[in-house]
Amino acid sequence: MTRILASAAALAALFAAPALADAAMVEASDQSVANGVVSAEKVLAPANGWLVVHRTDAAMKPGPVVAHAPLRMGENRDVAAILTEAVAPGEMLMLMVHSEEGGMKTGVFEYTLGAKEDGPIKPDGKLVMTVVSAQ
Ligand SMILES: [Cu+2]
Repeated sequence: MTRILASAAALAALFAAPALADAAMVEASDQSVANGVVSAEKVLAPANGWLVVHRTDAAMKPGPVVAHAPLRMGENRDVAAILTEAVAPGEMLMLMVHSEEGGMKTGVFEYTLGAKEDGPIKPDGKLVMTVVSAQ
């Protein structure tokens, strides 16, 4: 019985994953980060993973990581990523969905810029991200 349930769940995950990946998104607004937290109103993730906050600028390239927060597969509301470095008003931040794959430990954020561990997801070859300004 347990075995049947487990394989049914695995099958469901297989079929659900592509649709979830297509729907992956980050919804966030310009915000004050004076409380030391970067917030996203809503994140849809195709699998358990991470919301990663990169520094960026007008060139819109992802820079150093300044915050991250865990995501569950599916819908996440009011995600709060605690800043590990100060961010000044006017700076631009890129909030990006990363996976929990390729690293050595599940539940431990192992990404560093450019690494494969816990790297960004790319459904259809595109990053899933949005850019906001710190106010
Ligand atoms: Cu990223």
